[in-house]
Amino acid sequence: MAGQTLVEKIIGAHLVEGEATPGSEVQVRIDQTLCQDATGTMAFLELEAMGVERVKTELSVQYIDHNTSQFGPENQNDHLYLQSVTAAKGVLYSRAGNGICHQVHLERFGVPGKTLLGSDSHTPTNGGIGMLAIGAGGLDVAVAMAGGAFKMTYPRVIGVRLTGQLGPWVAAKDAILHVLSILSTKGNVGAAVEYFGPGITSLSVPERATITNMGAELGVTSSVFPSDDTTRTFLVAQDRGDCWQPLTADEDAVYDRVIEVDLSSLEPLAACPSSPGNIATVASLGGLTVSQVVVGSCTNSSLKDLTMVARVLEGRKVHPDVSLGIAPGSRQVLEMLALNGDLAVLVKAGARILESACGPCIGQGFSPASDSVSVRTFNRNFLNRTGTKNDECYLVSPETAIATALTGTLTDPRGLDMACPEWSMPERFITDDSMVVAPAAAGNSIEIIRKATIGDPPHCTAYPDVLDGSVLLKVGDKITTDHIMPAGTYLKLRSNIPNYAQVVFECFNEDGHPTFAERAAAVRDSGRHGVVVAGDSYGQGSSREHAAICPMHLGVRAVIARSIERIHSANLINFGILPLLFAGESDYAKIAADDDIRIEGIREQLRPDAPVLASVRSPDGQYWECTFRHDLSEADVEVILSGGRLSMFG
Ligand code: MIC
Ligand code: SF4
Repeated sequence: MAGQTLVEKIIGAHLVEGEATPGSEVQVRIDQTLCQDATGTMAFLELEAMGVERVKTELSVQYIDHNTSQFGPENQNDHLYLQSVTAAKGVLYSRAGNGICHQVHLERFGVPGKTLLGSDSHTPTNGGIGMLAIGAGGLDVAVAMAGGAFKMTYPRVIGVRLTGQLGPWVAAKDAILHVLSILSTKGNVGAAVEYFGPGITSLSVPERATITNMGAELGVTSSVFPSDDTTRTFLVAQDRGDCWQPLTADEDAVYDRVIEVDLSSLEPLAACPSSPGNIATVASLGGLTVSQVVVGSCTNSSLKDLTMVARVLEGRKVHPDVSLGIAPGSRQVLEMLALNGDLAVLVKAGARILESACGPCIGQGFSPASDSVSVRTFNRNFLNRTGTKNDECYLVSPETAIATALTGTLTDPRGLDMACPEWSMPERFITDDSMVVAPAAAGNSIEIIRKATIGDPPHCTAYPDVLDGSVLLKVGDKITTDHIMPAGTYLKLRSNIPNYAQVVFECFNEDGHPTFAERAAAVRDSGRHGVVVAGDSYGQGSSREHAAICPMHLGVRAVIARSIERIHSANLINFGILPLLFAGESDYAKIAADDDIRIEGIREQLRPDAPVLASVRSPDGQYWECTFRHDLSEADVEVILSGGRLSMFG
């Protein structure tokens, strides 16, 4: 028998049901879960609706890191709800100010070889210490907290064989941007990425975590590094050496495909507007005038990243035309910078210190000026995500970001007039978990605080036997969840579906015309069903299940696309929206907004691997029949027909 990859080994040790063959549906036991506040309120409303008294995982943590700007009462109302409901249900609560979920989890809770399911697409960050860490919708995480297995497609494993080592001023971010330039942001659904080879030993845990973090942008299920001596040293320094175990693929492991990356040959790269897959060398973009630089996000806000930034800024000043923001990834990072004096170095150089939270990464302030360039160390630069319309956002390493902050133009850091700073990990990090609140003991009665802005759990009705659909919107390729459900200033509506639903597809609304929400509600109220038509990779990006729940609330019952991304497809199923795929290219081209689509005998038609026949009528009277396909399992079909997964509880 051929050797196994690390991904196969971890899944094998957690397999509850199904066959270990790429493409087949399996159920996997989940050891740990994480939620963040922007998805957590819904996850806990759902957990409550499921009637769960106490979570059954080894460890579940709720973080407050997204909604921390607190304009109006909504954010803190969410925090109070989450703090009380987690106390009642047996979940740790990481308070606002303690840091970004993925960074804190890596520091304080992740365990090599365990499974982690998180209601955030960058959950694979913890693959940097050899966890199988997967992002999912809040309802899937709620089910895992309740002790249920996680249903997933057994992945094909893409091996990335690393050789050499990163040169001076070249960073882990450049390595993952290079991988993105090879694999792109589409077509990787159903795959996992595993890093191996001699180049691994030169990469520290924070560097590995940067790489696994941005695996989310590839659209893969997870990304994982082996657990080796570097992992052990990191965990020992976090005072958690006892949870370490060595983990690696077998020497003769068979990968679906192997990509060779010679780290020594890489150079500084940037993801250009407005996709993380739009890669160019920084040198080729040189000279671009930049008005804002931000260092932070779950991709690049570790102590290593910020120490490097401090070394470069030491004794220098930020360019007068650049606004530099720095958001340390966790309270641990911030406290250590404060104690070793580097915080003073950053402040003296002219940096603006932001809270240890997602902040600008999810449009919570720091929006750049109109028609200006923002350079960020983040993982996503989807159009308008910064909060500025038609923004121009470049994603780079902290090295490139800080060189740029000094010069005012996008700068290859290799041109800086100084030696590249070296970093060595501290022997001990400051490990103070006092901002993580332990839950109340089981059996204690806790009052769950539910202020007026906290809405009800989502409610969906059984699927009709005839889809009497109207195409509300036709969009192209790579429509992200930010297009579907904008975040930014609307993030505070996350715990209230009727209010948040008003901005579904807001970016496609036109002045003087009814909004998507108004048109959808009119179709729904006339007793018909809304349909959305899309191209490839529909639903890229975030795990936010609101991108399914809010359209569902407005009466959308089908999405027909050329392809749909993994997490979003699962969210559609969970909330009773039928994800259909075009069987032929011509139908996608032919169907237009305002066409009527009718699918009869849905119950009969939705059989595994069977085509779905529909009739289409356009407003000018043209009529034709077309065939869709789907990749739903019997269990998925049952969920959709019953009106979503929540309706199957109680
Ligand atoms: C993001 O980076 O888009 C987010 C905000 O972290 C999302 C989660 C959300 O929308 O709340 C994600 O990546 O899943
Ligand atoms: Fe937060 Fe940005 Fe990371 Fe999402 S990508 S978890 S918004 S820091």
